[in-house]
Amino acid sequence: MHLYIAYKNYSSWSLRPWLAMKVAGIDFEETILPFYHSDALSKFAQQHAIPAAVPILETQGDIIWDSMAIMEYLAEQYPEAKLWPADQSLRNLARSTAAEMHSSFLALRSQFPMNCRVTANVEPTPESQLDLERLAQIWQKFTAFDVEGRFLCGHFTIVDAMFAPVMWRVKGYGLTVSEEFKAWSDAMLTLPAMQEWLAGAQQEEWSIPHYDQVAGL
Ligand SMILES: N[C@@H](CCC(=O)N[C@@H](CS)C(=O)NCC(=O)O)C(=O)O
Repeated sequence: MHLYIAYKNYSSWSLRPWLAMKVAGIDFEETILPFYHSDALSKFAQQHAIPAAVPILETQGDIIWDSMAIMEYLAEQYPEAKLWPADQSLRNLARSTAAEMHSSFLALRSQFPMNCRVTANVEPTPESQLDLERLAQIWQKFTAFDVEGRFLCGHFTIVDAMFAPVMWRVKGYGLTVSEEFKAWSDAMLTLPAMQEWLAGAQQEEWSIPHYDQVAGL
């Protein structure tokens, strides 16, 4: 199984399935396609007639693109990893909010590109502030389930992977969501896989100036 990703520092969509696979203990090879610095991703996409975007998973002779499609495949193939929670209502909430992350939060995502290396204080726009308030509301919904464990569904699931880049955004740009969100962020940071991703981001020599400028670099 081969996962194609991009810059560990900046590629939020890459982080999601990469983290899910690491936490689930799924063995895979990875290749970084730095699309601002090389045409390898566009060539790969042309060859397979898929969008020139990462993440892409190559498995059992198939190509799967888009983070949600990859993570649904993983949940199906590795049931023992429990990548969705067993409880139906909790799974409904986890699926809905993972899908909401995939399709929404446009203001937050565009104002604050994921940039794991930065530590800054940037004021959110009113639109981004609404997204932060929506996050707090989502965290309250999970808290209401009162499950044991530090992740949204107790143990780590796809919904944690889906929100992992939001954790870097909130942390990196000095944003505030809620106490519940902070506790979850602390748990996410203790994952060896998150630390491995961060170390990878810190070692990368590529930089993307228009993203770094957001943090005043
Ligand atoms: N909806 C896609 C989004 C994928 C995406 O936009 N990936 C970005 C990197 S984070 C990309 O590959 N961009 C290529 C480019 O801008 O040329 C998913 O969930 O995988």
